Amino acid sequence: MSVLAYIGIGANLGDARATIEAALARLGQLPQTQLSAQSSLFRTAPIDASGDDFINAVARVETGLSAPALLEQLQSLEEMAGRERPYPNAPRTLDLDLLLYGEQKINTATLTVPHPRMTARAFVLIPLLQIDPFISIPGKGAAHQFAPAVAGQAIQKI
Ligand code: PH2
Ligand code: MG
Ligand code: MG
Repeated sequence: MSVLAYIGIGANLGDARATIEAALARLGQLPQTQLSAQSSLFRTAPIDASGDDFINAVARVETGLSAPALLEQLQSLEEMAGRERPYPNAPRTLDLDLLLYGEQKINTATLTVPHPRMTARAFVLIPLLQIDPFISIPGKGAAHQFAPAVAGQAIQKI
């Protein structure tokens, strides 16, 4: 049984563009996992975070991994990219957030899916809608209905 999962990708430290390109390639090489779509890369202004502008993208994978197993793999890719966590929302070499896992709602101590802030952030919503304009977010409905509310956030396709 495989599931479609969506992963938010962000970086604003080091060579963010190269790190994100490498992360996209590595996502497709995870066990039992294929990269089935990737958005463009976007330059975005930091939201509730410090440091340089971010590069953001969203990936869709088809995976046989469970949600916790996928999360563990994402964290190890962050580690491989040299991720450090000196303080909350510090500039980061690579952030990989599990946004959606099939139609599932997950609420555990370590994982909340759908990602709680995904509908309020242009840097997630716009690349997600680029991949799947009609995607629906479990418990929230059509993703595109949230686009007008994030229209004021700076995001530029690169
Ligand atoms: N990630 C955050 C907080 N703020 N802002 C932008 N533009 N892009 C991000 O990826 C981002 C952020 C927490 O992970
Ligand atoms: Mg994040
Ligand atoms: Mg994260």
